[in-house]
Amino acid sequence: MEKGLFKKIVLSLAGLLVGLVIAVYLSAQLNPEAEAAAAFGGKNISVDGVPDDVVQAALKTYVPPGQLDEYYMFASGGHSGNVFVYGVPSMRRIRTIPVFTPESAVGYGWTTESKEMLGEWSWGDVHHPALSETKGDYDGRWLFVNDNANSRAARIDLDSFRTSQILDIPNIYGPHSAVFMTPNSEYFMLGSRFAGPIPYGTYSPIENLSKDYNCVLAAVAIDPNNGEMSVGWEVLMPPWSFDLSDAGKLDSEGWAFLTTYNTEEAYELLEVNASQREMDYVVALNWKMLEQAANEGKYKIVDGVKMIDPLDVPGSVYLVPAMKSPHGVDVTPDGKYFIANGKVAPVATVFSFEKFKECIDNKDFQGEERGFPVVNYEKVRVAEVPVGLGPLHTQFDGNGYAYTTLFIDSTIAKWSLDTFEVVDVTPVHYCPGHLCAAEGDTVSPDGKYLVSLNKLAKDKFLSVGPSHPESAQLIDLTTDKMKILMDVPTDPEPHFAQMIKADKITTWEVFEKDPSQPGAVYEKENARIERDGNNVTVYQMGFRSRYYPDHVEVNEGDHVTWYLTNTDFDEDITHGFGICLYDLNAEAQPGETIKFEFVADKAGVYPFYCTNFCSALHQEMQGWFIVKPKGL
Ligand code: CUK
Ligand code: CUA
Repeated sequence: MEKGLFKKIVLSLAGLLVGLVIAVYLSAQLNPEAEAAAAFGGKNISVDGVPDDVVQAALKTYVPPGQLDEYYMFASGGHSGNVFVYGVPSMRRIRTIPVFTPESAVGYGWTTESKEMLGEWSWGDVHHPALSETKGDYDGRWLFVNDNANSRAARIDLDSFRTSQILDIPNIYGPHSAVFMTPNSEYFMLGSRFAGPIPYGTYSPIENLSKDYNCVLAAVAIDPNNGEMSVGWEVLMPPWSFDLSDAGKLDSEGWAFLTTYNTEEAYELLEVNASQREMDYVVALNWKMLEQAANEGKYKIVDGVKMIDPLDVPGSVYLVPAMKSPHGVDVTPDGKYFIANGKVAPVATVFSFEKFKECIDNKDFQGEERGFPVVNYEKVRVAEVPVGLGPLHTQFDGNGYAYTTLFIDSTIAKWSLDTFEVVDVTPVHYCPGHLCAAEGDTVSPDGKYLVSLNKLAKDKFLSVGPSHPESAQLIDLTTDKMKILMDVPTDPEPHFAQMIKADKITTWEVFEKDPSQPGAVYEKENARIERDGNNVTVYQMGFRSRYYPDHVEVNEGDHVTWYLTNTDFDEDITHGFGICLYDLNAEAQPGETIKFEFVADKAGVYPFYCTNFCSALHQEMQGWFIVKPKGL
């Protein structure tokens, strides 16, 4: 073939190819539905030997290189004390955020700041994350979580994805019904799981449970400017256990709804004795009224906190009968209904907030218990939806449907908030506890995705021995029938998660230069070591690929305060810092100054090095910490 002709053919073929790629790209831009499919060149693909629904599920979860997930999902890490961040729909785990437990990957628990936050505790049990809200919608500013074990709450700032504050909550044993957010993040609330004598450390024999033990509801106030948490006030409650609760919204704004179990007040063999009564309660609290009582001084101080006895504030607490040991309670997006999930009873009971208010106005009570009026069940309940066995939690899609997990059935039931009929059921694997819908706890859920957070994974993943992971399953809500798209393993334990549209969160790329911050050093001329008696302060900086200074000599027994500033302001250039054989490890993000303190109690020579691969000369980023023995 003639050389010129060959060239022409090659060029026009190349042109065709470029045109095709552009066409596929443009069609993907015009039709976001087809975005994932476009990566394969078209929507209705069939692959030999692969069922069509599997191909479609793969397309719906595939996020091609260069593209990003549509949602963040923040999942509790249970007794790991962490929060896990997933991208949805890919279900890739993007990040672990340490909260209540040290995490050497980022030096959390070694730096002075994180050490002080963790205090004396070595672990925590994160159950329920809650995103901050404005007008009932997630606003992408903060994430709050509870510690069911050591009675704490924490704030994670979503500009840095870091734990920024940990708050001790007095007077609550196992703040399990938490955290749930009021619609404008005025408060998040926590209710006790375990009854106990308050304050902590008080002795009373277990037989005195009914008399001396209490549960408590705490309202933690959130500073709207910076998210700073402080205990606003607490409410003294009977020794009944609370499960995950919810705040009223729109129509029911100003109220909080808590489910109880063990209104029997049993203290032994709870498995049997806490399920004696046919009915327990949803406790409805008018938090605006209680807030006012706190402002008016109607409280006692218990362990430094304003403790309100609700019997001193008539009209602030009512009991709504609910079937046998209910589990979670959930408020519908419009705030019109609150739903008690039966757990032992095979129903989700739907209560009308309007009817509840009518009962209060007409004093339509069927009795009272512990001084609280019990509203008339028949009047307030609008439906008992036969969802199946073991209903635990409910979420919403914004299209008029509710989704309830059935722990015993290993299913999720979809049911109508209009007809209160079950319209679809899907098996999940296995034993779901919570579930998480896209923007599912807001006044305007997105539908689209639902994640089932399952307690057992059994045969779902390659075996790793007797300890199995738990599992999460992504479910497509865009079709009439729920469809499982994919399974991913989760580590202990996905109690609850919240899913937020990714574009609502704006993160920092690097830390800003701030010469006013203590210990910060931005020029190598200022890097130095200062001594004041037995106190040595190191002002060190690190950048690709060395530390200034890279020799630090102290005397055995010195108290060392060490500042390290990462002066690489480029995105993703982290410098780590570990001192060999000194059990010391930290990490400084671009622009960040970290601080750690320790006593140089071992003499000798100890290399230190950058633990985070940062450049071609990362191996050279090292130095020596030299401790001169006493008496030398
Ligand atoms: S509780 Cu209901 S399944 Cu801790 Cu949220 Cu786990
Ligand atoms: Cu700095 Cu590796």
